[in-house]
Amino acid sequence: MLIGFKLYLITDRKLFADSGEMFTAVEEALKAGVKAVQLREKDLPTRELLDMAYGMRELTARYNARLFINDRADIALCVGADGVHLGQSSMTAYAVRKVVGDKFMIGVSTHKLEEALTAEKEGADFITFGPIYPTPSKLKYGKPVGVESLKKIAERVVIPVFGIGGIKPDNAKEVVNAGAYGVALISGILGEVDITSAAKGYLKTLGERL
Ligand code: TZP
Repeated sequence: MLIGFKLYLITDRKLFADSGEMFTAVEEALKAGVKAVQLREKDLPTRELLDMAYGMRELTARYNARLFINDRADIALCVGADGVHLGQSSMTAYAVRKVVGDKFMIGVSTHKLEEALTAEKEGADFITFGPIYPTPSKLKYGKPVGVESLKKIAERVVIPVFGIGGIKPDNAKEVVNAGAYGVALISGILGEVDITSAAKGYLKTLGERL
């Protein structure tokens, strides 16, 4: 399947004073040409996450962008998202694929080769692999895996691999040169004062049409 995006924007409302500000920032990124957003607000109670997911669906649809919901295939299906993004303790890609059609996309977070191969075998459409570089919250995301291991993963899996973790304008090219199909990031866009130029910079590096 052609997934149709190389820049994968992930949310973190804690970077903002409130979720309204986060929606404004995401809209700025969408205006700049971002075509895929993952709503990743892991600590929100179900009802609040559902409300936010409806809002994000409405927003991304206006810009013809794909929406993924982190971990929660049920919420993704309820709000008509394009897919779910599964972690290593989420439901398996296999379990989700059994009950969704081929059009519903499944992304999986991976940190080592074995996880990448399993995700592919179980029917994932793409994976993220990382953290490639040190991230603001190193403890939360684990030790950086580096570009050399990204290279090995990209050689072994057929589905698109997105490098994630500490991706910034000065290293995005290195990630692509290591064989990544695209990049996934939070602070590299949402932590920037000028979201438009940050997003456009990555899209250019990735050779996406602006
Ligand atoms: N998974 C691995 S690293 C990471 C996630 C969700 C965080 C990425 O954040 P940033 O700000 O792009 O480094």
